[in-house]
Amino acid sequence: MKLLLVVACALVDADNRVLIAQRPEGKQLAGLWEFPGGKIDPGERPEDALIRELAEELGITVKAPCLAPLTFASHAYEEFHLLMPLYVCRKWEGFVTPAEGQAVKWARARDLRKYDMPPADAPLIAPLIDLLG
Ligand code: 9L3
Ligand code: MG
Repeated sequence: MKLLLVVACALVDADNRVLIAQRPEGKQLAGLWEFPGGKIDPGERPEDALIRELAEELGITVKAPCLAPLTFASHAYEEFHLLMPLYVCRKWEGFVTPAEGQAVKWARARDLRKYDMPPADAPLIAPLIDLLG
């Protein structure tokens, strides 16, 4: 089965809330709420992919030293196996400005289960609750 390498970010604000973004119409898994991120380009370092994806999708700049992977998602979709580190980031420059018309929400980790998420993302909620309460 094809392996798809993706990165995702738990962007955490000063109140310990986490940003989730709704996948836009026309994309795979449209309408589901996800931790923002995307595919790692061939040869790209995961941190660099995350910095690039958050700049492209949300218009913010995060710095590599403030990125630490908390856990990994591993999910077998029909067409590919997705392996996705979840990075936690508490510092960035700029204001979150969704570039693809995505809805975004800041939510407490313990409230994340209320949102419909892709199957890869849902198991990431428990480690975030452990970290953030
Ligand atoms: N994906 C799942 N959960 C996430 C992200 C960022 C991505 N938190 C899945 C959706 C797509 C694939 O990974 O099937 C590639 O993501 P994108 O490039 O479409 O964002
Ligand atoms: Mg994406």
